[in-house]
Amino acid sequence: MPLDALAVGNDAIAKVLDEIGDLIELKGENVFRAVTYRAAARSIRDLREPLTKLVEERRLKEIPKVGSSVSEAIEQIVATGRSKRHDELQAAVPPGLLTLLRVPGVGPATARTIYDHLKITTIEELEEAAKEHRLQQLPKIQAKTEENILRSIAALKQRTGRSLLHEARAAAMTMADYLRAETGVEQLAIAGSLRRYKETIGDIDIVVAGDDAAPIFEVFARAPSVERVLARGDTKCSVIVDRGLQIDLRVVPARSFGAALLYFTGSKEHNVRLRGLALRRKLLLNEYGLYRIGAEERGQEIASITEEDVYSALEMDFIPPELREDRGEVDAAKAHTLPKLVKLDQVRGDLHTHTNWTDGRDPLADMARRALAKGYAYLAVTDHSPGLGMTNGLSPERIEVRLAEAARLNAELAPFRIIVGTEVDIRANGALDYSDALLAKFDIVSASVHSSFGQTREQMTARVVGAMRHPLVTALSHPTGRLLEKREPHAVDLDAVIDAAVETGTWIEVNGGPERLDLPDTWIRKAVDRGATLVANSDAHAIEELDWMDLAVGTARRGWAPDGRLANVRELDAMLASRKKR
Ligand code: DGT
Ligand code: CA
Ligand code: CA
Ligand code: ZN
Repeated sequence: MPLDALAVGNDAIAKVLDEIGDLIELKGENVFRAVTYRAAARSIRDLREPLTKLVEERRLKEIPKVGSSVSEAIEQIVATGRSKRHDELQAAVPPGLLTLLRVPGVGPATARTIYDHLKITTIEELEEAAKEHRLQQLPKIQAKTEENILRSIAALKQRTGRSLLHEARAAAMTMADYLRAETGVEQLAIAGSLRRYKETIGDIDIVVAGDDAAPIFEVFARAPSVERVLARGDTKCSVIVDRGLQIDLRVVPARSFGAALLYFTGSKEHNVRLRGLALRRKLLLNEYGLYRIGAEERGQEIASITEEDVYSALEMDFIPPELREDRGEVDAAKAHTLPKLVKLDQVRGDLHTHTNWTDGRDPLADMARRALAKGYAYLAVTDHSPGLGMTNGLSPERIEVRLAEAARLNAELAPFRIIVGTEVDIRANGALDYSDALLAKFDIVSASVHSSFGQTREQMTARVVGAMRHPLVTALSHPTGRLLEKREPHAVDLDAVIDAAVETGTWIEVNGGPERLDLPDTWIRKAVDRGATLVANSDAHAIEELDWMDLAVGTARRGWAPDGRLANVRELDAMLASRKKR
Protein backbone atom coordinates (compact mmCIF):
# COMPACT_ATOMS: atom_id res chain seq x y z
CA MET A 1 0.00 0.00 0.00
CA PRO A 2 1.38 3.41 -0.91
CA LEU A 3 1.89 5.58 2.12
CA ASP A 4 2.73 9.21 2.50
CA ALA A 5 5.96 8.81 4.44
CA LEU A 6 5.44 12.05 6.33
CA ALA A 7 2.01 11.13 7.53
CA VAL A 8 2.26 7.44 8.48
CA GLY A 9 0.35 6.79 11.65
CA ASN A 10 0.49 3.84 14.02
CA ASP A 11 -2.58 2.23 12.59
CA ALA A 12 -1.24 2.31 9.04
CA ILE A 13 1.98 0.68 10.18
CA ALA A 14 0.08 -1.94 12.15
CA LYS A 15 -1.91 -2.70 9.03
CA VAL A 16 1.23 -3.34 6.99
CA LEU A 17 2.57 -5.65 9.72
CA ASP A 18 -0.70 -7.56 9.79
CA GLU A 19 -0.54 -7.89 6.04
CA ILE A 20 3.01 -9.20 6.27
CA GLY A 21 1.64 -11.83 8.66
CA ASP A 22 -1.09 -12.77 6.19
CA LEU A 23 1.32 -12.93 3.28
CA ILE A 24 3.75 -15.12 5.24
CA GLU A 25 0.97 -17.60 5.81
CA LEU A 26 -0.28 -17.41 2.26
CA LYS A 27 3.21 -18.07 1.02
CA GLY A 28 3.41 -21.09 3.30
CA GLU A 29 6.32 -19.90 5.44
CA ASN A 30 6.60 -20.72 9.11
CA VAL A 31 3.38 -19.59 10.78
CA PHE A 32 5.24 -18.53 13.92
CA ARG A 33 6.78 -15.70 11.93
CA ALA A 34 3.29 -14.58 10.94
CA VAL A 35 2.30 -14.67 14.60
CA THR A 36 5.26 -12.42 15.46
CA TYR A 37 4.15 -9.72 13.03
CA ARG A 38 0.55 -9.86 14.13
CA ALA A 39 1.44 -9.67 17.82
CA ALA A 40 3.58 -6.61 17.10
CA ALA A 41 0.69 -5.04 15.15
CA ARG A 42 -1.58 -5.54 18.13
CA SER A 43 0.77 -3.91 20.60
CA ILE A 44 1.33 -1.00 18.21
CA ARG A 45 -2.41 -0.36 18.06
CA ASP A 46 -2.37 0.01 21.86
CA LEU A 47 0.50 2.52 21.86
CA ARG A 48 -0.20 5.99 23.13
CA GLU A 49 2.75 7.64 21.36
CA PRO A 50 3.35 8.00 17.63
CA LEU A 51 5.74 5.38 16.24
CA THR A 52 7.50 8.03 14.19
CA LYS A 53 8.57 9.62 17.46
CA LEU A 54 9.75 6.30 18.90
CA VAL A 55 11.80 5.64 15.76
CA GLU A 56 13.37 9.07 16.02
CA GLU A 57 14.28 8.45 19.65
CA ARG A 58 15.47 4.90 18.90
CA ARG A 59 13.00 3.45 21.40
CA LEU A 60 11.30 0.79 19.26
CA LYS A 61 12.74 -1.98 21.44
CA GLU A 62 10.62 -0.72 24.33
CA ILE A 63 7.43 -1.84 22.57
CA PRO A 64 6.28 -5.26 23.72
CA LYS A 65 6.51 -7.95 20.98
CA VAL A 66 8.63 -5.80 18.66
CA GLY A 67 11.81 -7.70 17.83
CA SER A 68 14.57 -6.88 15.36
CA SER A 69 12.86 -7.93 12.11
CA VAL A 70 9.71 -6.04 13.03
CA SER A 71 11.78 -3.00 14.09
CA GLU A 72 13.51 -3.04 10.76
CA ALA A 73 10.19 -3.10 8.91
CA ILE A 74 8.86 -0.21 11.01
CA GLU A 75 11.96 1.90 10.40
CA GLN A 76 11.68 1.32 6.67
CA ILE A 77 8.01 2.24 6.61
CA VAL A 78 8.63 5.42 8.57
CA ALA A 79 11.55 6.39 6.33
CA THR A 80 10.20 5.41 2.91
CA GLY A 81 6.55 4.47 3.26
CA ARG A 82 7.33 0.84 2.30
CA SER A 83 8.77 -2.30 3.85
CA LYS A 84 11.15 -4.51 1.92
CA ARG A 85 9.78 -7.66 3.51
CA HIS A 86 6.25 -6.64 2.53
CA ASP A 87 7.31 -5.89 -1.05
CA GLU A 88 9.11 -9.23 -1.41
CA LEU A 89 6.20 -11.17 -0.04
CA GLN A 90 3.77 -9.38 -2.30
CA ALA A 91 5.88 -10.28 -5.29
CA ALA A 92 5.88 -13.92 -4.21
CA VAL A 93 2.19 -14.33 -3.50
CA PRO A 94 -0.28 -14.31 -6.39
CA PRO A 95 -2.32 -11.11 -6.41
CA GLY A 96 -5.88 -11.67 -5.29
CA LEU A 97 -5.10 -14.14 -2.53
CA LEU A 98 -5.21 -11.33 0.03
CA THR A 99 -8.62 -10.38 -1.36
CA LEU A 100 -9.91 -13.89 -0.64
CA LEU A 101 -8.52 -13.66 2.87
CA ARG A 102 -10.76 -10.65 3.49
CA VAL A 103 -13.81 -12.93 3.43
CA PRO A 104 -14.49 -14.04 7.00
CA GLY A 105 -14.28 -17.83 7.14
CA VAL A 106 -11.51 -18.00 4.55
CA GLY A 107 -8.18 -18.59 6.25
CA PRO A 108 -4.79 -18.77 4.52
CA ALA A 109 -4.98 -22.53 3.94
CA THR A 110 -8.47 -22.29 2.42
CA ALA A 111 -7.46 -19.32 0.27
CA ARG A 112 -4.46 -21.31 -0.99
CA THR A 113 -6.53 -24.36 -1.84
CA ILE A 114 -9.15 -22.30 -3.65
CA TYR A 115 -6.53 -20.43 -5.63
CA ASP A 116 -4.45 -23.46 -6.51
CA HIS A 117 -7.41 -25.43 -7.84
CA LEU A 118 -9.73 -22.80 -9.27
CA LYS A 119 -7.41 -19.81 -9.83
CA ILE A 120 -9.99 -17.59 -8.13
CA THR A 121 -8.78 -14.12 -7.12
CA THR A 122 -11.92 -12.00 -6.74
CA ILE A 123 -14.88 -12.11 -4.36
CA GLU A 124 -17.32 -12.29 -7.30
CA GLU A 125 -15.61 -15.43 -8.63
CA LEU A 126 -15.60 -16.89 -5.15
CA GLU A 127 -19.33 -16.32 -4.77
CA GLU A 128 -20.05 -17.91 -8.12
CA ALA A 129 -17.95 -20.97 -7.27
CA ALA A 130 -19.64 -21.34 -3.88
CA LYS A 131 -23.10 -21.07 -5.42
CA GLU A 132 -22.19 -23.78 -7.91
CA HIS A 133 -20.87 -25.93 -5.04
CA ARG A 134 -17.46 -26.11 -6.63
CA LEU A 135 -15.71 -25.25 -3.35
CA GLN A 136 -16.89 -28.28 -1.42
CA GLN A 137 -15.37 -30.52 -4.06
CA LEU A 138 -11.93 -29.26 -3.13
CA PRO A 139 -9.77 -31.10 -0.59
CA LYS A 140 -10.40 -30.16 3.07
CA ILE A 141 -13.29 -27.82 2.24
CA GLN A 142 -16.58 -28.90 3.77
CA ALA A 143 -20.10 -28.04 2.65
CA LYS A 144 -20.38 -26.07 5.90
CA THR A 145 -17.37 -23.90 4.99
CA GLU A 146 -18.91 -23.21 1.63
CA GLU A 147 -22.14 -22.12 3.31
CA ASN A 148 -20.23 -19.87 5.70
CA ILE A 149 -18.37 -18.29 2.82
CA LEU A 150 -21.63 -17.48 1.03
CA ARG A 151 -23.03 -15.95 4.19
CA SER A 152 -19.89 -13.86 4.70
CA ILE A 153 -20.05 -12.58 1.14
CA ALA A 154 -23.69 -11.60 1.61
CA ALA A 155 -22.63 -9.71 4.74
CA LEU A 156 -19.78 -7.98 2.89
CA LYS A 157 -22.26 -6.80 0.28
CA GLN A 158 -24.42 -5.20 2.98
CA ARG A 159 -21.63 -2.81 3.83
CA THR A 160 -22.18 0.76 2.77
CA GLY A 161 -18.83 2.02 3.95
CA ARG A 162 -20.48 3.79 6.85
CA SER A 163 -19.36 2.97 10.38
CA LEU A 164 -21.34 1.80 13.35
CA LEU A 165 -22.23 4.56 15.78
CA HIS A 166 -20.29 3.07 18.69
CA GLU A 167 -17.14 2.47 16.64
CA ALA A 168 -17.16 6.02 15.33
CA ARG A 169 -17.81 7.28 18.81
CA ALA A 170 -14.82 5.42 20.27
CA ALA A 171 -12.57 6.91 17.58
CA ALA A 172 -14.05 10.39 18.15
CA MET A 173 -13.58 10.20 21.93
CA THR A 174 -9.96 9.08 21.56
CA MET A 175 -9.29 12.05 19.30
CA ALA A 176 -11.22 14.48 21.51
CA ASP A 177 -9.25 13.39 24.61
CA TYR A 178 -5.99 13.73 22.73
CA LEU A 179 -6.85 17.20 21.39
CA ARG A 180 -7.92 18.43 24.82
CA ALA A 181 -4.70 17.16 26.37
CA GLU A 182 -2.29 18.27 23.65
CA THR A 183 -3.68 21.59 22.40
CA GLY A 184 -5.18 23.15 25.49
CA VAL A 185 -8.34 24.08 23.57
CA GLU A 186 -11.12 24.90 25.97
CA GLN A 187 -14.18 24.40 23.85
CA LEU A 188 -14.42 21.20 21.86
CA ALA A 189 -17.53 19.37 20.72
CA ILE A 190 -18.31 16.34 18.63
CA ALA A 191 -20.88 17.38 16.03
CA GLY A 192 -22.36 15.78 12.89
CA SER A 193 -24.38 12.58 12.70
CA LEU A 194 -22.49 11.24 15.72
CA ARG A 195 -23.99 13.90 17.97
CA ARG A 196 -27.41 13.13 16.50
CA TYR A 197 -26.99 9.41 17.39
CA LYS A 198 -27.59 8.38 13.82
CA GLU A 199 -27.31 4.60 13.53
CA THR A 200 -24.38 4.71 11.11
CA ILE A 201 -21.80 7.41 10.61
CA GLY A 202 -20.27 8.66 7.37
CA ASP A 203 -17.54 10.68 9.01
CA ILE A 204 -16.73 12.25 12.36
CA ASP A 205 -17.03 16.01 12.78
CA ILE A 206 -15.27 17.86 15.59
CA VAL A 207 -15.54 21.58 16.26
CA VAL A 208 -13.09 23.51 18.47
CA ALA A 209 -12.87 27.16 19.39
CA GLY A 210 -9.53 28.83 18.69
CA ASP A 211 -8.01 31.94 17.17
CA ASP A 212 -5.24 30.21 15.29
CA ALA A 213 -6.04 26.97 13.47
CA ALA A 214 -2.54 26.13 12.21
CA PRO A 215 -0.99 24.91 15.47
CA ILE A 216 -4.14 22.94 16.31
CA PHE A 217 -4.06 21.21 12.91
CA GLU A 218 -0.37 20.49 13.48
CA VAL A 219 -1.17 18.54 16.65
CA PHE A 220 -4.24 16.92 15.06
CA ALA A 221 -2.25 15.57 12.10
CA ARG A 222 0.29 14.02 14.48
CA ALA A 223 -2.29 12.15 16.60
CA PRO A 224 -1.34 8.49 17.18
CA SER A 225 -4.55 7.25 15.57
CA VAL A 226 -4.00 9.22 12.35
CA GLU A 227 -3.22 7.09 9.34
CA ARG A 228 -3.01 9.87 6.79
CA VAL A 229 -3.91 13.51 6.29
CA LEU A 230 -6.47 14.06 3.52
CA ALA A 231 -6.60 17.85 3.33
CA ARG A 232 -5.64 20.88 5.34
CA GLY A 233 -7.20 24.31 4.79
CA ASP A 234 -7.54 27.50 6.81
CA THR A 235 -10.41 26.38 8.99
CA LYS A 236 -10.81 22.67 8.26
CA CYS A 237 -8.48 19.68 8.36
CA SER A 238 -9.46 16.11 7.48
CA VAL A 239 -7.65 12.91 8.41
CA ILE A 240 -8.16 9.18 8.18
CA VAL A 241 -7.84 7.19 11.40
CA ASP A 242 -8.27 3.53 12.31
CA ARG A 243 -10.45 1.38 10.09
CA GLY A 244 -10.61 4.06 7.45
CA LEU A 245 -12.73 6.45 9.49
CA GLN A 246 -12.51 10.10 8.47
CA ILE A 247 -12.40 12.94 10.98
CA ASP A 248 -13.12 16.54 9.94
CA LEU A 249 -11.82 19.08 12.42
CA ARG A 250 -13.00 22.69 12.24
CA VAL A 251 -11.50 25.57 14.15
CA VAL A 252 -13.84 28.52 14.67
CA PRO A 253 -13.65 31.76 16.68
CA ALA A 254 -14.92 31.29 20.25
CA ARG A 255 -17.57 33.90 19.55
CA SER A 256 -19.04 31.66 16.80
CA PHE A 257 -18.79 28.37 18.66
CA GLY A 258 -22.53 27.90 19.18
CA ALA A 259 -23.45 28.81 15.61
CA ALA A 260 -20.73 26.52 14.27
CA LEU A 261 -21.78 23.65 16.50
CA LEU A 262 -25.35 24.10 15.34
CA TYR A 263 -24.31 24.19 11.70
CA PHE A 264 -21.95 21.21 11.81
CA THR A 265 -24.31 19.10 13.90
CA GLY A 266 -26.78 19.23 11.05
CA SER A 267 -28.58 17.52 9.68
CA LYS A 268 -28.25 19.42 6.48
CA GLU A 269 -32.05 19.22 6.10
CA HIS A 270 -32.53 20.68 9.57
CA ASN A 271 -30.11 23.51 8.73
CA VAL A 272 -31.94 24.30 5.51
CA ARG A 273 -35.24 24.45 7.38
CA LEU A 274 -33.76 26.76 10.06
CA ARG A 275 -32.18 29.04 7.51
CA GLY A 276 -35.51 29.35 5.69
CA LEU A 277 -37.21 30.28 8.92
CA ALA A 278 -34.53 32.90 9.62
CA LEU A 279 -34.80 34.38 6.13
CA ARG A 280 -38.52 34.90 6.54
CA ARG A 281 -37.61 37.09 9.50
CA LYS A 282 -34.99 38.95 7.44
CA LEU A 283 -32.23 37.16 9.29
CA LEU A 284 -29.24 35.28 7.97
CA LEU A 285 -28.06 32.11 9.71
CA ASN A 286 -24.68 30.61 8.90
CA GLU A 287 -21.85 28.82 10.72
CA TYR A 288 -20.67 32.12 12.24
CA GLY A 289 -23.90 33.37 13.69
CA LEU A 290 -27.35 34.77 13.22
CA TYR A 291 -27.35 38.24 11.62
CA ARG A 292 -29.76 40.88 10.46
CA ILE A 293 -29.45 40.70 6.68
CA GLY A 294 -26.77 43.14 5.56
CA ALA A 295 -25.12 43.24 8.99
CA GLU A 296 -23.12 40.03 8.58
CA GLU A 297 -20.24 41.81 6.91
CA ARG A 298 -19.91 44.17 9.84
CA GLY A 299 -19.78 41.14 12.11
CA GLN A 300 -22.74 42.26 14.18
CA GLU A 301 -24.37 38.99 15.07
CA ILE A 302 -27.58 38.70 17.05
CA ALA A 303 -26.62 35.32 18.46
CA SER A 304 -23.70 32.95 18.00
CA ILE A 305 -22.01 31.97 21.27
CA THR A 306 -24.26 29.05 22.20
CA GLU A 307 -26.83 26.97 20.33
CA GLU A 308 -29.41 27.94 22.93
CA ASP A 309 -28.86 31.62 22.05
CA VAL A 310 -29.47 30.95 18.38
CA TYR A 311 -32.65 28.91 18.87
CA SER A 312 -33.94 31.42 21.35
CA ALA A 313 -33.24 34.36 19.02
CA LEU A 314 -35.33 32.49 16.45
CA GLU A 315 -38.09 32.31 19.08
CA MET A 316 -38.08 28.57 19.41
CA ASP A 317 -37.27 25.95 22.04
CA PHE A 318 -33.87 24.27 22.06
CA ILE A 319 -33.99 21.22 19.80
CA PRO A 320 -32.06 18.18 21.08
CA PRO A 321 -29.56 16.99 18.43
CA GLU A 322 -31.29 13.59 18.10
CA LEU A 323 -34.37 15.34 16.68
CA ARG A 324 -32.58 17.48 14.09
CA GLU A 325 -33.65 15.54 11.00
CA ASP A 326 -36.34 17.82 9.59
CA ARG A 327 -39.09 15.53 10.75
CA GLY A 328 -41.30 18.28 12.14
CA GLU A 329 -39.03 19.34 15.00
CA VAL A 330 -38.70 22.96 13.85
CA ASP A 331 -42.44 23.57 13.85
CA ALA A 332 -42.79 21.75 17.17
CA ALA A 333 -40.04 23.89 18.70
CA LYS A 334 -41.79 27.05 17.51
CA ALA A 335 -45.10 25.84 18.94
CA HIS A 336 -43.37 24.69 22.17
CA THR A 337 -44.69 21.17 21.67
CA LEU A 338 -41.45 19.17 21.52
CA PRO A 339 -41.71 15.95 23.54
CA LYS A 340 -39.99 15.73 26.92
CA LEU A 341 -37.47 13.17 25.68
CA VAL A 342 -36.29 10.31 27.86
CA LYS A 343 -32.78 10.83 29.31
CA LEU A 344 -30.11 8.26 30.06
CA ASP A 345 -29.95 9.17 33.74
CA GLN A 346 -33.65 8.44 34.13
CA VAL A 347 -33.16 4.76 33.34
CA ARG A 348 -33.67 2.69 36.50
CA GLY A 349 -32.63 -0.70 35.18
CA ASP A 350 -31.75 -2.93 32.25
CA LEU A 351 -34.16 -5.69 31.25
CA HIS A 352 -32.19 -7.62 28.63
CA THR A 353 -28.76 -8.98 29.57
CA HIS A 354 -26.83 -12.23 29.34
CA THR A 355 -24.33 -14.01 31.55
CA ASN A 356 -21.72 -16.72 31.12
CA TRP A 357 -24.49 -19.25 31.57
CA THR A 358 -25.40 -18.82 27.91
CA ASP A 359 -23.52 -16.67 25.43
CA GLY A 360 -22.43 -13.91 27.82
CA ARG A 361 -18.92 -13.50 29.20
CA ASP A 362 -19.41 -12.53 32.83
CA PRO A 363 -21.09 -14.18 35.82
CA LEU A 364 -24.40 -12.88 37.16
CA ALA A 365 -22.80 -11.48 40.32
CA ASP A 366 -20.46 -9.27 38.26
CA MET A 367 -23.25 -8.08 35.98
CA ALA A 368 -25.37 -7.21 39.01
CA ARG A 369 -22.56 -5.32 40.76
CA ARG A 370 -21.83 -3.32 37.63
CA ALA A 371 -25.53 -2.49 37.23
CA LEU A 372 -25.61 -1.37 40.86
CA ALA A 373 -22.51 0.78 40.31
CA LYS A 374 -24.24 2.41 37.36
CA GLY A 375 -26.94 3.55 39.74
CA TYR A 376 -29.61 1.12 38.59
CA ALA A 377 -32.29 -0.15 40.93
CA TYR A 378 -32.70 -3.44 39.08
CA LEU A 379 -31.26 -5.73 36.43
CA ALA A 380 -33.04 -8.51 34.58
CA VAL A 381 -30.86 -11.38 33.52
CA THR A 382 -32.41 -12.90 30.41
CA ASP A 383 -30.28 -15.80 29.31
CA HIS A 384 -31.42 -17.79 26.31
CA SER A 385 -33.83 -20.70 26.11
CA PRO A 386 -32.34 -23.98 24.79
CA GLY A 387 -33.72 -23.57 21.24
CA LEU A 388 -30.48 -21.97 20.20
CA GLY A 389 -28.26 -25.00 20.61
CA MET A 390 -25.14 -22.91 20.17
CA THR A 391 -25.78 -20.69 23.15
CA ASN A 392 -26.26 -23.40 25.73
CA GLY A 393 -29.79 -22.42 26.68
CA LEU A 394 -31.02 -22.88 30.24
CA SER A 395 -32.50 -26.27 31.13
CA PRO A 396 -35.27 -26.53 33.76
CA GLU A 397 -32.69 -27.65 36.38
CA ARG A 398 -30.48 -24.67 35.72
CA ILE A 399 -33.43 -22.30 35.97
CA GLU A 400 -33.89 -23.45 39.58
CA VAL A 401 -30.21 -22.96 40.35
CA ARG A 402 -30.36 -19.51 38.83
CA LEU A 403 -33.42 -18.53 40.88
CA ALA A 404 -31.59 -19.60 44.04
CA GLU A 405 -28.46 -17.72 43.03
CA ALA A 406 -30.46 -14.55 42.35
CA ALA A 407 -32.22 -14.84 45.72
CA ARG A 408 -28.83 -15.11 47.46
CA LEU A 409 -27.42 -12.11 45.62
CA ASN A 410 -30.59 -10.11 46.23
CA ALA A 411 -30.27 -10.65 49.96
CA GLU A 412 -26.75 -9.28 49.74
CA LEU A 413 -27.40 -6.37 47.35
CA ALA A 414 -30.84 -5.18 48.55
CA PRO A 415 -32.60 -2.92 47.81
CA PHE A 416 -31.03 -3.56 44.39
CA ARG A 417 -32.95 -6.32 42.68
CA ILE A 418 -31.92 -8.99 40.23
CA ILE A 419 -34.91 -10.08 38.21
CA VAL A 420 -34.67 -13.53 36.71
CA GLY A 421 -35.99 -13.36 33.18
CA THR A 422 -35.48 -15.17 29.93
CA GLU A 423 -34.97 -14.36 26.29
CA VAL A 424 -37.17 -17.07 24.89
CA ASP A 425 -36.92 -18.11 21.28
CA ILE A 426 -39.95 -17.83 19.07
CA ARG A 427 -39.63 -21.00 17.03
CA ALA A 428 -40.24 -21.01 13.29
CA ASN A 429 -43.76 -22.38 13.85
CA GLY A 430 -44.58 -19.60 16.32
CA ALA A 431 -44.35 -21.75 19.46
CA LEU A 432 -42.28 -20.48 22.37
CA ASP A 433 -39.24 -22.48 23.37
CA TYR A 434 -40.39 -23.05 27.01
CA SER A 435 -43.59 -24.54 28.36
CA ASP A 436 -46.00 -22.16 30.10
CA ALA A 437 -45.09 -23.77 33.41
CA LEU A 438 -41.44 -22.82 32.91
CA LEU A 439 -42.22 -19.37 31.50
CA ALA A 440 -44.24 -18.63 34.64
CA LYS A 441 -41.05 -18.91 36.71
CA PHE A 442 -39.59 -15.79 35.07
CA ASP A 443 -40.57 -12.25 36.01
CA ILE A 444 -39.56 -10.88 32.61
CA VAL A 445 -40.05 -12.86 29.42
CA SER A 446 -38.56 -11.31 26.32
CA ALA A 447 -39.48 -13.13 23.12
CA SER A 448 -37.28 -13.01 20.05
CA VAL A 449 -36.68 -14.41 16.61
CA HIS A 450 -33.25 -15.96 16.15
CA SER A 451 -33.86 -18.39 13.28
CA SER A 452 -35.71 -18.90 9.98
CA PHE A 453 -35.23 -15.26 9.03
CA GLY A 454 -36.24 -16.03 5.46
CA GLN A 455 -39.92 -16.60 6.21
CA THR A 456 -42.52 -14.68 4.22
CA ARG A 457 -43.95 -11.48 5.65
CA GLU A 458 -47.20 -13.27 6.47
CA GLN A 459 -45.47 -16.16 8.23
CA MET A 460 -43.13 -13.92 10.20
CA THR A 461 -45.89 -11.50 11.22
CA ALA A 462 -48.12 -14.33 12.42
CA ARG A 463 -45.16 -15.86 14.27
CA VAL A 464 -44.24 -12.62 16.08
CA VAL A 465 -47.75 -11.32 16.75
CA GLY A 466 -48.74 -14.77 18.01
CA ALA A 467 -45.92 -14.66 20.55
CA MET A 468 -46.97 -11.16 21.63
CA ARG A 469 -50.47 -12.45 22.31
CA HIS A 470 -49.07 -14.98 24.79
CA PRO A 471 -49.99 -13.75 28.28
CA LEU A 472 -46.58 -14.61 29.72
CA VAL A 473 -44.56 -12.66 27.14
CA THR A 474 -43.55 -9.29 28.62
CA ALA A 475 -41.66 -7.80 25.68
CA LEU A 476 -40.67 -8.35 22.07
CA SER A 477 -36.91 -8.10 21.58
CA HIS A 478 -35.09 -6.60 18.58
CA PRO A 479 -38.26 -6.58 16.44
CA THR A 480 -36.76 -6.32 12.95
CA GLY A 481 -33.73 -8.59 13.40
CA ARG A 482 -31.57 -6.25 11.32
CA LEU A 483 -27.80 -6.23 11.79
CA LEU A 484 -26.42 -2.92 10.58
CA GLU A 485 -24.02 -3.28 7.67
CA LYS A 486 -24.54 -7.06 7.85
CA ARG A 487 -28.08 -8.31 7.58
CA GLU A 488 -31.34 -6.87 6.25
CA PRO A 489 -34.32 -6.73 8.60
CA HIS A 490 -36.52 -9.78 8.25
CA ALA A 491 -39.85 -9.29 6.52
CA VAL A 492 -42.41 -8.42 9.18
CA ASP A 493 -45.42 -6.12 9.26
CA LEU A 494 -44.35 -3.64 11.93
CA ASP A 495 -47.71 -1.86 11.84
CA ALA A 496 -49.30 -5.14 12.92
CA VAL A 497 -46.59 -5.56 15.59
CA ILE A 498 -47.32 -2.08 16.98
CA ASP A 499 -51.06 -2.79 16.96
CA ALA A 500 -50.45 -6.01 18.86
CA ALA A 501 -48.25 -4.20 21.36
CA VAL A 502 -50.97 -1.65 22.07
CA GLU A 503 -53.72 -4.23 22.18
CA THR A 504 -51.93 -6.73 24.44
CA GLY A 505 -49.74 -4.42 26.53
CA THR A 506 -46.58 -6.16 25.32
CA TRP A 507 -43.56 -3.85 25.43
CA ILE A 508 -41.48 -3.26 22.33
CA GLU A 509 -37.76 -3.26 22.84
CA VAL A 510 -35.33 -0.61 21.68
CA ASN A 511 -32.21 -2.77 21.65
CA GLY A 512 -28.96 -0.83 22.13
CA GLY A 513 -26.65 -3.50 20.72
CA PRO A 514 -24.45 -1.43 18.37
CA GLU A 515 -25.27 -3.61 15.37
CA ARG A 516 -28.97 -3.67 16.14
CA LEU A 517 -30.42 -0.34 17.31
CA ASP A 518 -33.69 -2.13 16.83
CA LEU A 519 -36.58 -0.97 16.80
CA PRO A 520 -35.33 1.67 14.31
CA ASP A 521 -36.02 5.35 15.07
CA THR A 522 -38.78 6.04 12.54
CA TRP A 523 -40.74 3.03 13.80
CA ILE A 524 -40.21 4.04 17.40
CA ARG A 525 -41.95 7.28 16.58
CA LYS A 526 -44.94 5.44 15.12
CA ALA A 527 -45.06 3.14 18.15
CA VAL A 528 -44.97 6.15 20.47
CA ASP A 529 -47.66 7.99 18.49
CA ARG A 530 -49.93 4.98 18.67
CA GLY A 531 -49.53 4.49 22.40
CA ALA A 532 -47.19 1.49 22.70
CA THR A 533 -44.85 1.11 25.68
CA LEU A 534 -41.16 0.72 24.93
CA VAL A 535 -38.28 -0.76 26.90
CA ALA A 536 -34.71 0.39 26.27
CA ASN A 537 -32.18 -2.39 26.78
CA SER A 538 -28.45 -2.92 26.35
CA ASP A 539 -28.55 -6.65 25.46
CA ALA A 540 -25.17 -6.71 27.25
CA HIS A 541 -23.13 -9.90 27.04
CA ALA A 542 -20.36 -8.47 29.28
CA ILE A 543 -20.21 -5.91 32.09
CA GLU A 544 -18.91 -3.02 30.00
CA GLU A 545 -21.64 -3.60 27.43
CA LEU A 546 -24.20 -2.43 29.98
CA ASP A 547 -23.06 1.01 28.74
CA TRP A 548 -24.86 0.28 25.47
CA MET A 549 -27.97 1.55 27.26
CA ASP A 550 -26.77 4.95 26.05
CA LEU A 551 -27.23 3.80 22.44
CA ALA A 552 -30.69 2.44 23.21
CA VAL A 553 -31.74 5.70 24.83
CA GLY A 554 -30.20 7.77 22.00
CA THR A 555 -32.19 5.71 19.50
CA ALA A 556 -35.38 6.09 21.56
CA ARG A 557 -34.77 9.86 21.60
CA ARG A 558 -34.38 9.86 17.82
CA GLY A 559 -37.81 8.23 17.80
CA TRP A 560 -39.23 11.14 19.85
CA ALA A 561 -39.83 8.87 22.85
CA PRO A 562 -40.86 10.76 26.00
CA ASP A 563 -39.70 9.42 29.36
CA GLY A 564 -43.18 8.30 30.31
CA ARG A 565 -43.22 5.72 27.53
CA LEU A 566 -40.27 3.65 28.68
CA ALA A 567 -41.04 0.82 31.07
CA ASN A 568 -37.54 0.82 32.58
CA VAL A 569 -37.65 4.49 33.54
CA ARG A 570 -40.17 3.35 36.18
CA GLU A 571 -39.17 2.32 39.69
CA LEU A 572 -39.07 -1.43 40.33
CA ASP A 573 -42.58 -1.87 41.68
CA ALA A 574 -44.18 0.42 39.13
CA MET A 575 -42.26 -1.29 36.34
CA LEU A 576 -43.38 -4.76 37.46
CA ALA A 577 -46.94 -3.56 37.97
CA SER A 578 -47.02 -2.18 34.45
CA ARG A 579 -46.33 -5.54 32.84
CA LYS A 580 -49.30 -6.96 31.01
CA LYS A 581 -51.69 -9.14 33.00
CA ARG A 582 -50.39 -12.69 33.19
P1 DGT B 1 -22.59 11.63 7.87
O1 DGT B 1 -21.22 12.17 8.05
O2 DGT B 1 -22.88 11.22 6.47
O3 DGT B 1 -22.92 10.54 8.83
O4 DGT B 1 -23.64 12.81 8.18
P2 DGT B 1 -23.37 14.28 8.74
O5 DGT B 1 -24.70 14.84 9.06
O6 DGT B 1 -22.38 14.26 9.84
O7 DGT B 1 -22.86 15.08 7.47
P3 DGT B 1 -21.46 15.76 7.10
O8 DGT B 1 -20.32 15.17 7.84
O9 DGT B 1 -21.40 15.74 5.62
O10 DGT B 1 -21.64 17.27 7.52
C1 DGT B 1 -21.73 17.65 8.88
C2 DGT B 1 -22.80 18.68 9.02
O11 DGT B 1 -22.41 19.88 8.33
C3 DGT B 1 -24.12 18.32 8.39
O12 DGT B 1 -24.90 17.51 9.25
C4 DGT B 1 -24.72 19.67 8.17
C5 DGT B 1 -23.56 20.53 7.83
N1 DGT B 1 -23.47 20.63 6.36
C6 DGT B 1 -22.61 19.99 5.55
N2 DGT B 1 -22.83 20.33 4.27
C7 DGT B 1 -23.85 21.21 4.28
C8 DGT B 1 -24.56 21.94 3.28
O13 DGT B 1 -24.28 21.85 2.08
N3 DGT B 1 -25.56 22.76 3.68
C9 DGT B 1 -25.90 22.90 5.01
N4 DGT B 1 -26.90 23.70 5.33
N5 DGT B 1 -25.28 22.22 5.96
C10 DGT B 1 -24.26 21.40 5.62
CA1 CA C 1 -20.23 13.56 9.56
CA1 CA D 1 -17.98 15.67 7.72
ZN1 ZN E 1 -30.20 -11.07 23.91
